[in-house]
Amino acid sequence: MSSSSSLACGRHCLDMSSPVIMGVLNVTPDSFSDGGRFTTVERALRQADAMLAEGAGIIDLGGESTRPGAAVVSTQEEMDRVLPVVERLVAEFDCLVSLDTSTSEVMAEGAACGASLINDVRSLSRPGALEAAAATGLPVCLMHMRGEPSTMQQHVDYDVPIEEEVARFLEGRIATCEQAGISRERIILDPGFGFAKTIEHNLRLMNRLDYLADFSLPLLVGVSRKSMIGKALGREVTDRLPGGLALASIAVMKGAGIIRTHDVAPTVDAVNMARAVLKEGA
Ligand code: 7PJ
Repeated sequence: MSSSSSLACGRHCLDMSSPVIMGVLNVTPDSFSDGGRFTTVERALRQADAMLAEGAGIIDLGGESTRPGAAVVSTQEEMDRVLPVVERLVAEFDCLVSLDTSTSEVMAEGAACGASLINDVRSLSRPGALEAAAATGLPVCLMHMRGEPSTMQQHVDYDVPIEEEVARFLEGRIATCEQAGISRERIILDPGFGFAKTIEHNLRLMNRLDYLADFSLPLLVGVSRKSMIGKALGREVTDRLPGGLALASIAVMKGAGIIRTHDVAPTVDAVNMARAVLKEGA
């Protein structure tokens, strides 16, 4: 975990002295009509309100699905989905909003609307993303992946053990960020569970999460409902909560500072339980 126990996030200061829950808020509507969009915004706000009440410290707002096979979203469409929700979240809840985006325009405009963090599964690799993220002054989460979400499962043949691959990749992205003016104090790391990884990779990475502690940067872990749980337990996506809670607890025991989840209330309890055990040994 970071040596510092707080993270400057725009006008917010994120207390990292105990694990933070990041609630997932997807605004990827099926209907592109204005009627559909209005409903989506209202529904998103209700969902965010519930997650905040349950103890989420961050709302991770995404307008582009990164699941394998998901449709490509235009920049304009992503902006139209995300920006009105950022504005309303900031105005109504003044909460810490994370932008789950790889698009430079969404980073810039989202930050201007009051977002507090940039979470890019492509680690600022798209054209203009590095510069746009740097200019916001906000923290960025860098995540390990290879290829694109649509093709990433074709890139799972690594020459080195997965934890080394992840560490090398993140080291490279940190250096690139620093050259672009994003200082280490603004960087969060994520091993990218489920992104260009086999089930064996995912299990090994979880077991060796402390390998990434050498960076002394905050670690974010997202395992909620993911296929590694499905594969390990033989569970459909609707039945992965117990497996996800076990993984969230393990992640915290191994140093994760931020847990990204769809299921905030049970994850808060799981993480606080792990935290109570950790504190006993501190
Ligand atoms: C992650 C993410 C993750 C970070 C998604 C899903 C896929 N961002 N966005 N880490 N996963 N930082 O939730 O199943 O693991 S989208």
